[in-house]
Amino acid sequence: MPRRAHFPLDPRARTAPARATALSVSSLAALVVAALVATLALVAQAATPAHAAATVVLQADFEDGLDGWTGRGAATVALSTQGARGTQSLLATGRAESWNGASVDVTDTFEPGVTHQVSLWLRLPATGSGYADLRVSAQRDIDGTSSYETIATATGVTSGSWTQVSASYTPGLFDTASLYVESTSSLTDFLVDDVTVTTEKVRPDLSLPQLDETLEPWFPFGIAVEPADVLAGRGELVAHHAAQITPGNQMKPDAIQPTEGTFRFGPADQLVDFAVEHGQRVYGHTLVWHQQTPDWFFQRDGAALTTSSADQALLRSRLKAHIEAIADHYRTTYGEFGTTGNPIFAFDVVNEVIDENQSDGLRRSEWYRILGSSYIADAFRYARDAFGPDVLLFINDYNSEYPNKRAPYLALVKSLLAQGVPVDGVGHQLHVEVGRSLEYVEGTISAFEALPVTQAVTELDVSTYQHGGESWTNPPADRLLQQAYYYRDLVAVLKRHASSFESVTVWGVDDSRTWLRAGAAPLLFDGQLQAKDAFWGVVDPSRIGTTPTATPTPDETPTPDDTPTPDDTPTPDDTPTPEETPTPEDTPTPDPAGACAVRWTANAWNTGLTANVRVTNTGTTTLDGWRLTFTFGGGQKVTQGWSADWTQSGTTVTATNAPWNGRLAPGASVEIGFNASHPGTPTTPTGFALDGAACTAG
Ligand code: 9MR
Repeated sequence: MPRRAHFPLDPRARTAPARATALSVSSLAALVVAALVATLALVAQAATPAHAAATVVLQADFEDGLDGWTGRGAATVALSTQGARGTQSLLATGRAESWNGASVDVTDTFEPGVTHQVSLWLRLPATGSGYADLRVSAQRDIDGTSSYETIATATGVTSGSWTQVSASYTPGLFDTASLYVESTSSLTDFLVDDVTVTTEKVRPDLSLPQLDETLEPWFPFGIAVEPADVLAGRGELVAHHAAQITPGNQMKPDAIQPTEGTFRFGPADQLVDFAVEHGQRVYGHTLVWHQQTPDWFFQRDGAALTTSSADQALLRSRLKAHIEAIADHYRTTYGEFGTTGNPIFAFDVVNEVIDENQSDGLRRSEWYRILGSSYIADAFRYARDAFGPDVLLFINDYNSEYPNKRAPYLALVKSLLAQGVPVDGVGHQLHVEVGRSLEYVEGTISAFEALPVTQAVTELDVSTYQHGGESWTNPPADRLLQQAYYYRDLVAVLKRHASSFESVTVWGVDDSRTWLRAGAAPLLFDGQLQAKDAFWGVVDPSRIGTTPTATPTPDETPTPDDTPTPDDTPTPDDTPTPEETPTPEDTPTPDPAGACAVRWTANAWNTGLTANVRVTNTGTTTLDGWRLTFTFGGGQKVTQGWSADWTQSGTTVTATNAPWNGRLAPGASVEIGFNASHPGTPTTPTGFALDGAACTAG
């Protein structure tokens, strides 16, 4: 039996809560952050906490035989003594294509929905090429369809030494499955040794307050999921906390129509079925996108479509057919939209069509190249015709909080509405990092409130990385606390505008399965499915800091050079380009008697800056509570700060410790920061002093 009734489909039918929660902004900063796809994971994403016992489900050291490993494709495998870690290792040779290699059947080993820690060692034999990027992957076959998933990519594997690959993988459903080693392109021979796969059956705490129930007076709460997220412990968590789900990838064009006229709804329907079973709504994502859209859409007989009217007509007809096929499938399978059996209440019609750097504010995609801007209005019209009036039609984009993205977004929606295009809702993805300006977020919400549309937070996550230079296995404890306060403050903003919101969705279940790079830890639950402080930031901020965390002490790692930066990463263009840390020219003359040292770093753009200040207690006594002061001239104004209480009087800025970082032992440091406006020329503050004692630079 479904546990919940569906929410009313018309957002305007829901009333706003009588009492809005006051905005309490203590944290903020606009800064960067490249959102990175985590394909490379030489370090496991989720640390294994002491409390969970890992079970070894697969082990192969090749000392007594091949342990069930076979050649994949044209490759053959054999035992080899070349540089083995013990006496023997596995050698794969005869690879004719990059996907050829060494494989083991894991049909009876892997468990759908359970996170597996995969560890193995790779090396090239002396006969191999100089170096190669080797990939550890899984193949799942279900109902005659195969999917291939990268578990980790080891870059630059050589014959000189062994490289350990260690990463987590959570399989979805399968009839049969295999684990294999291939390469990204090289056809080199390679060696494999000491393969271990362990699992931990993590379970969520179902006695926690439900996120959806807690937020229900304001807006429905949703979670974006992959098929593996609705199984085992994660499935229990999603059923407990979510009033709605968004398929993370399974409704995208490449998933649904990989080749023209061949539709594949299985993985998406697994998610829709889960929603039906648990009385949840489904927010569809996405009918049109410039990514994850197969090339065939934009080709005729293998050649790129031109702007001829025949080619334009072909692409328009493909757009219409794609949208109609999806609507037909869901109407046929679950009943008419808007009726009890059909949980789909909204769909992203177009995703990420804005490019604030273009004169008309529109992304230069293949859609745009061939059809100009008309495809956007056409997609909405086709979608209204196909889905009918009971599915809310959304436009969706990232970084919509930044004023220079907000402007073209707003202009496009206004223009579509003026032409009578059926746009019902505006989505704000909110892929942000700790400190991203909440003033901007609220400014964007308010701007769209002037239009006759509903809004949704569609893809919320809050990375603990504030810029690309940060990298860790687990975030520092104070950054996780900042994240909790950021979630608290963001939710307070959203609650103030509750009547404008159709829903608020987080992009993922837990930190071990985020699209962001390892260590970002952007979600409400940790890899063990335990509530983080971030969860309490949303549910009950008075409990922030009371959660025992499974996260061990951070272990600072150097910025990996090998972390791939995807070309398609949404990089906010109005985000300041991180500059090298300026050497403060006007830092006060160091006072040898100073009890503190201050390291100042800032990223500035035309009218603003984000500063980070590291304060070290260089004295000999522990400080219980501290106050940093400095002079910040030249018309510069602190607009928001984090990890301290910030005030400014004239040119004097005072930062007083936050409740959690007041204790500063000798030699200990605290990192605080703020956003500021400047009239054109940012200057470095002078006269840093801690509790009145001048600080040195450092
Ligand atoms: O979460 C999705 C990830 O698994 C995919 O690899 C990625 C591919 O482009 O897309 C991610 O989802 C994106 C969403 O569809 C649109 N907004 C940005 C999201 C994060 O990249």
